[in-house]
Amino acid sequence: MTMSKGQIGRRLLGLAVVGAALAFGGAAFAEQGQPAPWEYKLQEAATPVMENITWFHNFLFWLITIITLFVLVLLVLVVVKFNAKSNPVPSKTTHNTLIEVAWTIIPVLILVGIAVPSFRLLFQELDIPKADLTIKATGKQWYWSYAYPDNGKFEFDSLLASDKQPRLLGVDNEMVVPVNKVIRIQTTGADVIHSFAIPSFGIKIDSVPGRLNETWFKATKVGMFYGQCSELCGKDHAFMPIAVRVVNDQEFAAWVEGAKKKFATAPANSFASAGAAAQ
Ligand SMILES: [Cu+2]
Repeated sequence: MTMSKGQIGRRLLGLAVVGAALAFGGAAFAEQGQPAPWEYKLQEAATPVMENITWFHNFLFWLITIITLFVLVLLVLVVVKFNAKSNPVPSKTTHNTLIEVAWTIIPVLILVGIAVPSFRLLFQELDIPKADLTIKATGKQWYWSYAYPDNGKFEFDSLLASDKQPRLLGVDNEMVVPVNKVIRIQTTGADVIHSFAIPSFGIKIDSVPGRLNETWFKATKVGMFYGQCSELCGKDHAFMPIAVRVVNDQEFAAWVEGAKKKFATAPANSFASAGAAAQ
């Protein structure tokens, strides 16, 4: 089937309208702390690190777009101006020092421009500030256990709750943290390698048996934030979500008091249930 110029034009216009609708209507689909239908962007940032990741992502996106369009323009120029018909007698030029220096120096400068914010972001992620609270997250087949050594040393298991929303992200016992506090996450694996990841916090770190890995976040918004195990860890890899409830200081203190009683015997239980779950 051949299309007339008018038809092609109308199709391109249709595509552009859909693209624009997605770009401007996208915010309507966004939901805090969890994925949303038709989402094509990063989840909304809830920590300074994720804000910087989002900035860096957008910065690279526009940089790549400009470079790609520039190369496209050059290619079109070559095709149109220098094909055999419009340019029957080609130039014999083989070198142009100025252009060669320019196409070496300019890409180097662009790469330096990428490297500076990239390294700044890496240092921010890896250089853990003085922590207000440490939580140990242990990945198990197939759920997470959270220990609060700073708040009375209780530990509890967090399992997928199939009756809870959002689907496949809701859990029975959420990890609870205070807002605007530096939370250090120490993570390890009890059986195989898992990965502790929360997109809106901008964290993802492997939970490796026999190792203690560290990362951190400072949630600046209250609410529910969800993540998932992000390392293929076995048959129920997709069913061990991470749910974090960010609350104010008073609510956190009240939760700690309740959790101390509720999970008083948790460490022994969690060890037994780890064995049972692995059967
Ligand atoms: Cu896992």
